[in-house]
Amino acid sequence: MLHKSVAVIGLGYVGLPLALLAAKKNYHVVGIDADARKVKKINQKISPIGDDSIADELRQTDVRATTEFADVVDVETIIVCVPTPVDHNCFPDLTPVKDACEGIAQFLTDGQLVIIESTINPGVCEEVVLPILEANGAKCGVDFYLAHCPERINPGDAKWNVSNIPRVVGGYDAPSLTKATTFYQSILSAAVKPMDSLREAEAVKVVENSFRDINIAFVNELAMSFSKLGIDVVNVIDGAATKPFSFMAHYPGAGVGGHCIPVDPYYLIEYAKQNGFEHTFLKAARKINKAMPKFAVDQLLTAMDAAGVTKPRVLVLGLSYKPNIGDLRESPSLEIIRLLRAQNLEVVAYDPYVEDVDAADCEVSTNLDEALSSAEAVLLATAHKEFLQLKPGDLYQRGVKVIVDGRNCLDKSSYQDSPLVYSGIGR
Ligand code: SAJ
Repeated sequence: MLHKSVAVIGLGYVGLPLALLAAKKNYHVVGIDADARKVKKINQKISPIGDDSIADELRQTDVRATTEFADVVDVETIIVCVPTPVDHNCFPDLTPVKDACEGIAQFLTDGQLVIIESTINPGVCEEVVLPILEANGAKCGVDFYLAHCPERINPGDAKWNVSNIPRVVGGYDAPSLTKATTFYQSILSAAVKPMDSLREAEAVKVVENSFRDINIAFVNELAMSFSKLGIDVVNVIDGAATKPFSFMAHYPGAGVGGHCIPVDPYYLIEYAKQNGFEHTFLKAARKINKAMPKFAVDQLLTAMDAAGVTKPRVLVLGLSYKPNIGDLRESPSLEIIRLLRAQNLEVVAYDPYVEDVDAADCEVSTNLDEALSSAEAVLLATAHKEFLQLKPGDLYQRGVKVIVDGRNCLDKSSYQDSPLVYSGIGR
């Protein structure tokens, strides 16, 4: 066994920062990824993810990348950081986790610790991961160890990063828990909380992200209600947030995207259903949040009628699911574009952060000025900092007549005082 050695399986938003952190903490690190292009880039010290800090660290740190699982042989700690998406029916897809475990199982050697960081529902370690790792005769707790430490990466967050976010850890048995807890304590500058079981650790992540999804659904439902009542829901939330306890502000918007919040609740919903419980509340929250792109589009169509817009063309500002990064995963913008095109409207999109625009399924402009001059109706779908600077004159002087502020991120009063027809989400 190579002392202080780590293998990270999956070199994306979660795995690459973790690999770099372990290397910085003087671990011998090998990264394994199925994408040969990504592996090549990493070995050329070019970051495959749009994060400047990662690019800098990659240049300064020694992490070797490969597509070969054979490289896990004799590595002390193997950490699985592959995606756990849902399919088009919102059903959990554990294929990447299964593939990673099958790759590891071929080369598992005595005494290795396998840690799953991917977000999974309770039961996956015991019912899916273990059978694969033990398929060749190895026995967990005897020949190898197993733990779960759910990832908590927050893309684009300047304050919280892989080294300072507290973590929870669950183990197959006491030695597994101790080994995993000790590993994370050796690389993190944050607390590591041992849980009583694998299941508890698995449940923590789906619970924390379901918490966020239901709270967003709460304010999204308020937004739809208050838009009928002539109440500005954002002002009301800000008012409620003056209460120094027992209230946590979330804000309505044109939809909930990303690879976490709109996905993780389905892992709990499905597993509970398989075990005889229907999560009516979680499902209701998902239904509300999935309806927000249509709510935003309906707002736009109403505003276009009110403003007498005749040009059948809409500019969608923002493709990414969250501000100031270029990530299209489960982005509400993609549903907004689909809904607009279903109304036989031409759609042009502009996003300064997204490079892979093929997924946008519409015309994409690389020039904001030209984009604004080409449509009379605008739907702001992502609160990129570049859009926050837009003044009403920047729009109406280019012929724009209508704007729906899908993230309530513009200065409402200045827009309402302008010739533009402005509406927000719940304001
Ligand atoms: N959103 C709203 N209203 C809100 C907050 C978010 O509509 O009040 C929307 C965003 O526009 C976006 C989606 O929800 O489309 C997700 O936004 P997010 O800020 O939750 O961003 P994520 O998906 O990167 O979530 C990550 C998660 N981190 C992990 O899973 C490790 C989540 O747990 C964090 O709470 C979140 O970052 C965060 O707090 O920023």
